[in-house]
Amino acid sequence: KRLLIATTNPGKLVEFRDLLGDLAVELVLPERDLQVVENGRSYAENAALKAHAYAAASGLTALADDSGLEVDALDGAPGLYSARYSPDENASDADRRALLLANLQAKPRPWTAHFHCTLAVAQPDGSVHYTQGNVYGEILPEERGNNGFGYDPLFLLPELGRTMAELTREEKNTLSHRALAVHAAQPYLQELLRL
Ligand code: ITT
Repeated sequence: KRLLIATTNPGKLVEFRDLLGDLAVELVLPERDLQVVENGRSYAENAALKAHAYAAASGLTALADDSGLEVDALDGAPGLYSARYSPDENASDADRRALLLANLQAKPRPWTAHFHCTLAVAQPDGSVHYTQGNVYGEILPEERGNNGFGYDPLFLLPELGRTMAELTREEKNTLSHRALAVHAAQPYLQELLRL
């Protein structure tokens, strides 16, 4: 059996490889970037757009995630637009973190926030299965840690006293929004592999 990981984000890909490593399935990468336009109105719609496009193109079961950081003081921004938070198309993760801090500057702390992930597993016949995961924490005024990707250096896990970027890969994969969504999808994936 083969499972296509429908992402163009290298940080996500590293995590998916670890999270799905125990499944008796060959993980396959897209042959090319289909440049799916993520114009859905929800994480689920965007995850399904990506998973469907790659499942249809490859004839394989395809797994996609749509995820984001929701900051309470910004009414849930950047949220669905986390990857496109800067108007500059060439902005880096670091640029987006700087913009987030600039937008939070005038807001009282703590800057509570959560990461959300909706995972979609799509079949070439068009059926799709969804799971979700959330992890709660707060945004720090300064970056800490070098691991992970995206907004990880700004996201503090209060119980651990460490940011997501100060966790090892293994640690992040026990508690992240993506890990929780993949965990919730395990029974479905196991069943698929039995067929
Ligand atoms: P694909 O659509 O190709 O998978 P993407 O980066 O465009 O890649 P999304 O549309 O789901 O993916 O955007 C999610 C953004 O949310 C991502 O670019 C990060 O900025 C942020 N994000 C999601 N998960 C994260 C995590 O685990 N740690 C830090 N930031 C994360």
